[in-house]
Amino acid sequence: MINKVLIANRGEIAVRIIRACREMGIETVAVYSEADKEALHTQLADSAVCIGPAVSTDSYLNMERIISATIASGADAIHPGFGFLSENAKFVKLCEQCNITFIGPSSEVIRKMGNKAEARSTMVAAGVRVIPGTEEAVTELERAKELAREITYPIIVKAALGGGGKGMRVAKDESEIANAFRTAQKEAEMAFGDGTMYLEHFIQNPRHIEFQILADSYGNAVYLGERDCSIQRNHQKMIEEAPSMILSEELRKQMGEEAVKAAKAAKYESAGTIEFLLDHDEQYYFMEMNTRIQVEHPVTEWVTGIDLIKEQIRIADKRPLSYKQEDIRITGHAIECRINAEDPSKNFRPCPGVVTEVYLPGGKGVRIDSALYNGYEVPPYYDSMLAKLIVHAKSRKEAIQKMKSALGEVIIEGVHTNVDYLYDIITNKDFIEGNIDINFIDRLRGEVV
Ligand code: MV4
Repeated sequence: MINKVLIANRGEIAVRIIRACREMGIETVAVYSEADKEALHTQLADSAVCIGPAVSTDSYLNMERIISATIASGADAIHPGFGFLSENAKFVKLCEQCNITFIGPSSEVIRKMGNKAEARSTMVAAGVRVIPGTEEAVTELERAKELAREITYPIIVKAALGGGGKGMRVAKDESEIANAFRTAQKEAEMAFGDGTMYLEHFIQNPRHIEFQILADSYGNAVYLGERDCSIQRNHQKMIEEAPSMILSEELRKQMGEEAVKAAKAAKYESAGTIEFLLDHDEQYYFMEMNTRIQVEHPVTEWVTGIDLIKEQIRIADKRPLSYKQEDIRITGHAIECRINAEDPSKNFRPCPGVVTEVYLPGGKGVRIDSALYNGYEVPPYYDSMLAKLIVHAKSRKEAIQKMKSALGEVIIEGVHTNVDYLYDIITNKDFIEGNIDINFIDRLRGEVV
């Protein structure tokens, strides 16, 4: 039985997890860096342990200190949140060896899905539809050239250990393959210490559609519908919504069942996400699996009524899923905006500093997930997300109206934010009409046609 959870994270997600635990009658232990002595998560948890200096590698990424804090505090489980150690197979292995319940999948699943080439092969073997591409590990340019011709151009070279855009290059035709392969491989060697690559046909202007799944320790798995996360820049999502306005009931069911098939093929346990690219002919392809709770999970919570953090804890506690697929209903429409301390006019440069004034909206159908308060000092060491503003209404149109109204109420002074930029997107004609894909923001900024 899980009685005490250590939260190995900070910011709004740490606060989100503390709240879920408290509602379940579970004690909480926060960990904090020297920069987060006054942070909300440090103050809200039942107890808090300082795990080191501000720099993440010395604190939130320091496995030994986090394991020590867990043992010393008598916590029996760790919730990793997202980022930091959440998808670190070595850390999860350490938890397993120390008899600490990791609230998430096994270290083996994380390792397997973290290797994108291996994940791809696992899905091919299970009959999941993947993007046309290579099954073998590619390390030589000459072999890449041969394979690219078979796949047909344009192609994309990806690092096996990549994800999130690192070690990835597009080649429009054969004249670009040598340069694309060499730069992607060099980047992969630098970032991951491994130059193993794979190739895929490059899908032009797709939508990013991801399916939330829940899987328990007894082989049960369900899908909780999808999120459209196409509104992003530099692989940082800015706005997410559920459901996606372009999926028919039929396509949703087909992709959802494919996502469950993928989760089962991975022997997945916990909350997870299957990412698909959806092209203009409504063809979908498995891209990657995310083995963590995601930033945008609240939109799924709102359209399904299911608390994903509590479900993660129940699953880690070896309880069976309390829902069957036919119990899952999608109701209304939810949109999330990520409010960041950044300056859109300076290429979205992060803007740490003291927040001198905060007013965040509320009311029916408005949710704020945040660790912000008056006088909070945004440290320069971590990512710049200040708050998530989530709205829910009957239809997409009403949800957009509600988001527009809520964004208009936000007051954050002392640091630059992207609030006005988010307002511009929410009121953009193409966004409203649903003409969106992964290049929406680049087009808005005049960087791509
Ligand atoms: C792709 C692709 C087009 N075709 N693969 C981006 C990060 C990594 N998760 C994989 N990515 C992509 N893979 C093929 N075969 C386009 C992207 C991509 C992307 C995907 C989802 C959301 C935003 C993106 C931004 C740029 C590129």
